[in-house]
Amino acid sequence: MNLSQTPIAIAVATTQTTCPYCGVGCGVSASMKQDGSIGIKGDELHPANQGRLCVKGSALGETVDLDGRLLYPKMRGADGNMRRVAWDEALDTVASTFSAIVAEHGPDAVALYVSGQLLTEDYYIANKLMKGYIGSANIDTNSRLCMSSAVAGHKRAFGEDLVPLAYEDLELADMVVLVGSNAAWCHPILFQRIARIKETKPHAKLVVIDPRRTATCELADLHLPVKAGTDVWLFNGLMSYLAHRGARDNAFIEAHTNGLNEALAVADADCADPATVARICKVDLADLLAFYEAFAGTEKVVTGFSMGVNQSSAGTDKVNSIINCHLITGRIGKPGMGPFSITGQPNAMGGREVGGLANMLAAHMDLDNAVHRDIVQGFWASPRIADQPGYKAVDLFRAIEDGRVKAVWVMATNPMVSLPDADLVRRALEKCELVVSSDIIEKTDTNAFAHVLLPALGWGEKDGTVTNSERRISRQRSFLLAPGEARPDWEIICDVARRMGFDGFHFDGPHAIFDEHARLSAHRNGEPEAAVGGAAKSRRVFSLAGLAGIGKPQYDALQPIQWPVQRLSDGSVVGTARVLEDLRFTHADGRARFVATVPRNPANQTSDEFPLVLNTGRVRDQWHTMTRTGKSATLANHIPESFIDIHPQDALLYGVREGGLARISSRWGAMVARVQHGGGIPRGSVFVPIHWNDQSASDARVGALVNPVVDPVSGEPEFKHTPVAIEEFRVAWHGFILTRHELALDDITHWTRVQGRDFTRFELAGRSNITDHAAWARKLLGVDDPEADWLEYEDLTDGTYRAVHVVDDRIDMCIFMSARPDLPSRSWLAGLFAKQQLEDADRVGLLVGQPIEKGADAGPTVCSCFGVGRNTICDAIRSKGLKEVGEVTACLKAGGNCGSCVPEIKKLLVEIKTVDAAEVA
Ligand SMILES: Nc1nc2c(c(=O)[nH]1)N[C@H]1C(S)=C(S)[C@@H](COP(=O)(O)OP(=O)(O)OC[C@H]3O[C@@H](n4cnc5c(=O)[nH]c(N)nc54)[C@H](O)[C@@H]3O)O[C@H]1N2
Ligand SMILES: Nc1nc2c(c(=O)[nH]1)N[C@H]1C(S)=C(S)[C@@H](COP(=O)(O)OP(=O)(O)OC[C@H]3O[C@@H](n4cnc5c(=O)[nH]c(N)nc54)[C@H](O)[C@@H]3O)O[C@H]1N2
Ligand code: SF4
Ligand SMILES: [Mo]
Repeated sequence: MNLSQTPIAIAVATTQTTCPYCGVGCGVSASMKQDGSIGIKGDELHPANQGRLCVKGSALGETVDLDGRLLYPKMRGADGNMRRVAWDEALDTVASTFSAIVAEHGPDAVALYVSGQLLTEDYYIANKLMKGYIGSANIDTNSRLCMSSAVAGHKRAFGEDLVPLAYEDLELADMVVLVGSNAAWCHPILFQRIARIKETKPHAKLVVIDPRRTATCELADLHLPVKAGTDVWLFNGLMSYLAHRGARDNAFIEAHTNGLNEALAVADADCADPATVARICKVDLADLLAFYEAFAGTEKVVTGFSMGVNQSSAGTDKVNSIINCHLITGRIGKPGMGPFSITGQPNAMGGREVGGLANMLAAHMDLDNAVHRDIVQGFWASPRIADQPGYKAVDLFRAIEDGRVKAVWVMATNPMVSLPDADLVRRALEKCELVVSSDIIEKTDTNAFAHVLLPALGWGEKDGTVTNSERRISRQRSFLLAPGEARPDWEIICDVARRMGFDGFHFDGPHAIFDEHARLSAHRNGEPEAAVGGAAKSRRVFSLAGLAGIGKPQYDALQPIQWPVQRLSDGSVVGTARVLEDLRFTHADGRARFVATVPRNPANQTSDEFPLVLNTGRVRDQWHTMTRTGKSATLANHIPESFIDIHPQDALLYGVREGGLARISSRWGAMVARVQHGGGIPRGSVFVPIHWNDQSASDARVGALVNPVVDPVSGEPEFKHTPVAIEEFRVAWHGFILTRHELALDDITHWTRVQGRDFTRFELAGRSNITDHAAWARKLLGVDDPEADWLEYEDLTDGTYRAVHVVDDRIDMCIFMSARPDLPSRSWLAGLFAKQQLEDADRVGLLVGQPIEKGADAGPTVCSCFGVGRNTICDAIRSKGLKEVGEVTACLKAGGNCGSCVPEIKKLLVEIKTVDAAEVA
């Protein structure tokens, strides 16, 4: 961190806030330490995490520095370069261009593309501006890419987007099923709550349904490696099994549901025979039956689902096929059971509450319901109200590309990286008359195409609320001063709205917006049917009635609370752990719906040309497009580079080698990354992480390959299933650099930038044959002084070259090259960068290309909290005969803090046991 760019704390006292990453929504206690660094701890009083944080949350202090921050408004000049401008100029440009385009082409010619990482207050204002004042529903959000299938599934089944249960139901359950969720890496604190159930209830079962054997499977009792895209067959099969094996709850079905016969007929048609289902889903029949039997025989079951379910061209049906199984058994609205959509982003839920999707209205009301439109417009007293759905994310960028939408304002999302067919996004943004981006970071793949950049306050600086997966609203509170000229997102939107001539955008703080949001949720909620005409319902479960009228002091003191929120007659404000306990669903007749889900395959199938299925997702220590987590050296250590995980037999078949580079391509685009095995991938598919982009690597943006196919109901893209081809990416040499300085890498074929603690690391590979290594390396590293302390070794026979630049006995930079990707350990070299002075043994090691002392190479990091490497753990397991994760923790601390690496340690214990047993045999 550059000291001149250190953030400034508002107060030394500890601030209670909420983690800005995943939907678990952990409470964080943040404080400024004596040395100026930021202290981050889990908030022991927060019900979501009770003091725990995963490794991303723990590393928050490393990500709030001002390096790379967008601190001033900027506009693109005629020469194509960005220049700093005054806020007035930027805001006037946005407002006047939006107004002019609306005047000439109508309200549907402009759009907002927002994010589940906005606070509820920001989101509320953006939605109000677009739907109530500009008068178009062209506001969509990256939650379209994430939760929209769950939203659509909930609405079809319950009549409203409701997550029935609370986290404590996981602890009350006797069986947890995780479908398409790698919770061990993506929702670590929630996963730890699940893992701990087994300590108190040894009979409790964890079943994981995922084509890959992920870290989540390490703690599972049963893993069903379902063929990608076949979940509906699996759950239709389960429904049929439950129906005909005496597991149905007829009283519940009679009293509270509709549509069983149609849904069951569809399930029975293709899926009544478990052997057929097992064949289609490519799972072992005995395992499938074990799952069906356990589900049938266990009353308290929670079925958690995430992106392996939602991100599919059959995503909404997958969701409903799961819910059907809970409805037929009546397992909903009671402790320890229910379908559980695990949300991705910190405010995925808040965005849904304010109606941030292009087909919704605010406060859980529907765009296509005239009564709802009347309620919202009346409450806002707004000049108009959108009455047609706007473009959903993928269609929105198509509409930009073909000129139907002429101005777009992107907030808190990076579509150049995260949308499918991401090169279409590039073409769209290149053509668009006005691209505005509100972000906290200046250089992103999307910002490269913006005409106006608006600096937003980031986590730690901004103030507002977020809602987690269990409907719990928590405050994000500021503890850092606003840097530069950055401003809160809500304020920026209000400013533009006022400049467009709209009333209704005067707020003296986020509390006032939250109050309006709370009042709208209660407005005409549940008024008698007669008042709204016949069957049109106005009742919504979503209500913040108990918080209506909230003032600044109460808002500032607001403790985490689950909606619906009521105020009791004694004046106390209470939340609700579980909804649907009264079994009154939001459909007009008060009943839940079974939805007939006809199974179908993913939209695009493999072919001779594209024989493998590309599956994409997350790694443990990075967050999305890495604009924040990419700054942390702690987080970079776990997985420093993008990779293509492939089965060893497929690697042989397609001629790619572990550790080498490969290029994968689809009909839409291509990328290059390093080949690896060991990610538990089945044959016929590859897995690539979503995080790397044009800022962090030369050509690792996987979004460019993903097919832009969407679910017909939700519009959510099929991110988990694109046919691709793989081939070796031939290079003449591999290498890496560790340096304390910046580098220009324009001429290098392939590179990845990795944040180190006292240095930057570049992984490199090149096509050009380098004849004079020394001259080339000196030029690249900028060391032209012939007197420089420059150690060097070259072996022309195998293309090995290494050079080290030492300044005042400290290592300043080093470069290692080889014809093959068999380069020395980076963790050992990182250790040398931490030393104030190199020892003689270090210098010898540098020349030989490996550490001289035993134990000096910890290997790749497994435990990020304590920086414990793989080699260290394996050595201890072997030398001390360790058998349990607890013993490893006692010995090395690894796994003892956040616990995110426990599944990996467990895997190492098993691997070593297997290898040693094989050697003995
Ligand atoms: N470390 C980390 N955590 C995160 C995030 C992050 O960027 N990094 N992002 C957050 C966000 S926004 C989200 S949405 C969540 C996502 O959280 P998850 O959904 O848990 O994560 P993913 O890795 O996207 O995908 C989950 C799994 O779906 C599996 N899958 C693929 N196809 C199928 C299929 O057809 N059927 C089934 N059953 N499974 C399939 C994949 O193999 C993968 O293991 O994570 C949140 N948490
Ligand atoms: N291939 C593939 N693609 C995927 C997925 C997948 O599984 N596979 N998953 C999809 C899913 S589930 C999601 S959620 C998306 C996520 O994808 P994105 O939303 O595109 O990813 P982020 O990196 O989170 O982008 C957030 C941006 O907001 C900025 N930012 C951070 N804080 C603030 C703030 O307070 N205000 C403002 N204005 N800006 C801020 C960050 O710097 C960053 O540029 O990716 C989707 N794309
Ligand atoms: S599990 Fe980790 S990333 Fe998610 S909210 Fe908690 S600390 Fe943050
Ligand atoms: Mo997400």
